[in-house]
Amino acid sequence: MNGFFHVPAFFQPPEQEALLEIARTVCAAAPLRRPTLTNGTPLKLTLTNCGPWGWWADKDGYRYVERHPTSGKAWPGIPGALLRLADRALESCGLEVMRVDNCLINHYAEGESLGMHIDRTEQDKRAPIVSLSIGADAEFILQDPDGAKTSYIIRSGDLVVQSGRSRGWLHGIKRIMPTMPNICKDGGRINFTLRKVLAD
Ligand code: MD6
Ligand code: FE
Repeated sequence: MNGFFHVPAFFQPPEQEALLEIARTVCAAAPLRRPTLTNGTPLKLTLTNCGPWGWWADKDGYRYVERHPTSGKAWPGIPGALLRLADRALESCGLEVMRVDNCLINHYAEGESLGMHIDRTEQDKRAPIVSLSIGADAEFILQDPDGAKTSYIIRSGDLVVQSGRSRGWLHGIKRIMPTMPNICKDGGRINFTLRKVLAD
């Protein structure tokens, strides 16, 4: 096994609504912002964070920071419901629970996407990443070290976990798809990734 898990319908519509409400609350305190590559090219998504650490990217590089890039305020705390979902997700995959110190919240508007990348900004590069999605269906591409690509359709309520060998593999969001019904009334998609950034 490569440690990659896709669990369709891991959480149900009431929990999807609860996650949407969490996203609204976090965005009110820490508004969505559009990161850029180091050369200044904007990414095709906007993001915010909760937790002691928040992921950010601009001309100064990809990194975890303690403050929102424009407000300068500390990121809001991670709601307990989200931490409990992360524990449940790890347990359902037979993985140990971990100390989560970041939740990155990505928002994709219609037509947005995320290029192939490896998550390696974390100090702890072996801790699993737990990913929960709501809203529009998305095509997720995972590429193994031989270059073989697998495509997964990630729907609202699905869980993805990258652990073990797959933790360091390339992946991206090729596209989001028109989806009806969609709890994201703008037709978009929201993805929450829960991470252990700091090593022990
Ligand atoms: C997304 N997810 O689903 C982007 N990274 O919008 C990721 O880039 C990701 O789902 C690491 C582990 C799980 C993921
Ligand atoms: Fe990623």
